[in-house]
Amino acid sequence: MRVRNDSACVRMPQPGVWGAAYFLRRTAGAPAVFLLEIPSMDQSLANGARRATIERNTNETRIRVAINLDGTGVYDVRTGVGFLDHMLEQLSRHSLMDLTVVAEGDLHIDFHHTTEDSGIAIGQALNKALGDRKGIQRYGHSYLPMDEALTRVALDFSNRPFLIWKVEFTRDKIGDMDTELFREWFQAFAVAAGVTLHVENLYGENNHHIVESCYKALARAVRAAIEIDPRKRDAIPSTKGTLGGSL
Ligand SMILES: [Mn+2]
Repeated sequence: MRVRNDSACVRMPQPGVWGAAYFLRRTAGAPAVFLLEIPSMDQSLANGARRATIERNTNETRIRVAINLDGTGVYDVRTGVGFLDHMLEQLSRHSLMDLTVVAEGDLHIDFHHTTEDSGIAIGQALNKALGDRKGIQRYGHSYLPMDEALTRVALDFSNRPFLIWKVEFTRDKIGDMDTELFREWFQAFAVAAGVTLHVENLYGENNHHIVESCYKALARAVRAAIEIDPRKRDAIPSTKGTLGGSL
């Protein structure tokens, strides 16, 4: 493990949750960058830890994600899109997954690539951390109210990606973010995480409440589904005998 000796380094609030010292560095006006090699997933799995990291670089975005499924909802999210950060922080806090997301995207074009690719990278990290999905509850659902809005999420960590999205907005934007991008995020997440995901906003007026209830409902449903079932700790929750990898 390599730690750069740099006084500008900022220690994560709870470095222990990553199983290793873990540092970020901020440079003036630039997104944080990782300076430390992260323990390999093989190493983490060998320790029985449900953690993973993803580094995903394209010509459109550069994204680092670190996830700990058995965390306490500690997050460090910096995508450059304020409202998206607000949503991903909800996902962490209410799922109790510790989540770091650092993204540098082509925001000068629009927020599309950064939104979609953050969904891919977080989904990939979750999928990786779940490994063979042994012992998980597999299913989760949540009815989540936020003032006048109510959203239902039901999901299955089936490794058969599918999205049902019944959410309508009456505004084109929330903050600087196009509301049509939320479906893109959920679609990307469902495919990358290998989850059958049904999201329905049953009613609501305020567009901020509507989408925030979607992310919070997702978080609560994920929390339930990835919980280890103490009665079936060593079993794959499928009569097929497999949920991980390609089916
Ligand atoms: Mn809010």
